[in-house]
Amino acid sequence: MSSESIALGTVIESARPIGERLHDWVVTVDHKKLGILYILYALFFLVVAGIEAIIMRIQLIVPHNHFVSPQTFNRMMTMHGTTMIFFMVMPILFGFGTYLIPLMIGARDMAFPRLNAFSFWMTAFGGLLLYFSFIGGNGLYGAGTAPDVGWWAYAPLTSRAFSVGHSTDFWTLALLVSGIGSIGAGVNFIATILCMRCPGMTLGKMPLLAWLNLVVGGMVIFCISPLTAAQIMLCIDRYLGGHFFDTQAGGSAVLWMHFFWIFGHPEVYILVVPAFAFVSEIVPVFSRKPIFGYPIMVAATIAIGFISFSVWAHHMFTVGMSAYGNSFFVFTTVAIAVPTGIKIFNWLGTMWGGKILLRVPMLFCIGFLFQFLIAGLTGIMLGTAPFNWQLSGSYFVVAHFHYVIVGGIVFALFGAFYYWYPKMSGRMCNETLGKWHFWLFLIGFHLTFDFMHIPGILGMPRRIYTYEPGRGWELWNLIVTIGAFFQAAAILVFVVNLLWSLRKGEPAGNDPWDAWTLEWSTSSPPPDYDFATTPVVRSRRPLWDLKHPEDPDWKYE
Ligand code: HEM
Ligand SMILES: [Cu+2]
Repeated sequence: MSSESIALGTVIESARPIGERLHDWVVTVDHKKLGILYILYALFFLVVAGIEAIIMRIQLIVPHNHFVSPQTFNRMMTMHGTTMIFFMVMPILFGFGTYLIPLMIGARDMAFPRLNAFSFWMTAFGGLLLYFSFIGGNGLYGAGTAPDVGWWAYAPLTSRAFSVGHSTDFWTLALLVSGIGSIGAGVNFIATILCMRCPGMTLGKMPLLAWLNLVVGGMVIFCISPLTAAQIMLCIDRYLGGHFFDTQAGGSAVLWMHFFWIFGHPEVYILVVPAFAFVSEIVPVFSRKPIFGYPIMVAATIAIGFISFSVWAHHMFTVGMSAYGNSFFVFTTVAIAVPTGIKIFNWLGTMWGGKILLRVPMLFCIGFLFQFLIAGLTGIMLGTAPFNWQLSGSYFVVAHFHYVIVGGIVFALFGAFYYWYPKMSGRMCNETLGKWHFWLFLIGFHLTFDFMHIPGILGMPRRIYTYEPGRGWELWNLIVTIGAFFQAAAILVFVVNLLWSLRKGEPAGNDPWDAWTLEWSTSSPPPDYDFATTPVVRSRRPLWDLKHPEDPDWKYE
């Protein structure tokens, strides 16, 4: 599609009354529009939860600070963690999956377009309900009655005795509502990937992004359900006189932890596996080599999908489980490092001997590779019970999971943005601004989360709103907070780049990266119907075959 037709399309589109255009987006069942709605929604909450993180870091920049009250800090911490996980990373990954899967498997839409719309709006309402808590309820301690029990909402903190207002109810109901949306998205991913592939695209020929989202779809269905069940039990405890989590009345506070983490650990893989998918699609294109070990990558993903449901109590090494219990969860935790390690090996194998193009998407993927490896190593350390007993509940743990989430997932996400933005918008992102974003974020990330490990090792607990001077934590907290501001500046550059490029970016054309998967065979942005004729594929790189008929891949597969 030429720049003229993009411009013409935009002119025709912009000639229509704004109300009509808004209506289109509100009632749409088109996977591309819904994908973009998920992504925009999540970007909004990235900024909101980022501001909550900055507020916490300003409070902790020096000992004995009074920037916010202890109550407000608890609310910032709870809202930051809950928002980032449920209303930023999950929707943004669902957004990319919803946008890309039909295009990459040669389908015209998801299997259930209306369920797709329903899933998005349930997620959206869940987030709105959570943030309504800031203005709803009794507003006893400022910030309304936003949840303040941490993103784990451990019992008995969530009981009526300790959580008098409605803060916990906003947390529970918001996640119950968005959970329905997530399960709907999971069902749609599975049905679309198994039933909507174009002729010739057997399971062994589909892009890795489709395989990894198939596994994610299954994990979502199995891990959101226990959380939903536990939240319903919590509502019964709080309003119908139940005692599920009430240790005084025959219930068990540890029972909540088991429910939460049988959800919580697979949840972090639901967040990281789509990031693996982004890296598995981007690294080959910018190494000019097909992915190394496709079948092993698929097998490793399936293994991660299963093993991730057997490690949950490594979050509970300090609750007093038996030595057998601890040893079992140490074993499974170390075991999950094997398929993850295989993936890192295969990405390096793909780059090995390749012609590496250091464009912005690839820079973010290289950042991902390096940081995810480090995050994995501190994960193995924390997965070893005796080490965990020393550092559980400390800032070392906060540094570890941010290393995984920000250093891994968010870096891969930014790579995905720069890689697929041309397909979604029809224009290239500005490369110079992209490189500023990358370097500012890289420096900010390492200042924040490398140095966050040190006060953790020196005994600084997590979730404290202030601390005593003279414990050797001051310098590190100062550096950590400066790093957080670097990250904020980087995100600002990123948002400016997205908005500027939308109007002024270079027209992208169909296939700006000379890539090999089907989404690049359509125009940018793709037409409403995606494909004029249903594609027929014969290998894992259908566009390579089209562009290199003299040496097609199907000869070797
Ligand atoms: C981008 C920069 C980020 C900064 C500077 C940051 C900073 C923080 C800080 C200061 C805390 C509180 C730690 C404590 O006092 O215990 C925290 C907690 C947390 N953060 Fe972040 N964060 C960032 C990004 C993220 C992202 C992207 C996610 C997830 C997708 C995330 C998830 C969490 C979670 C789950 C908690 C735990 C909350 C709790 O203890 O209940 N953060 N973060
Ligand atoms: Cu875990």
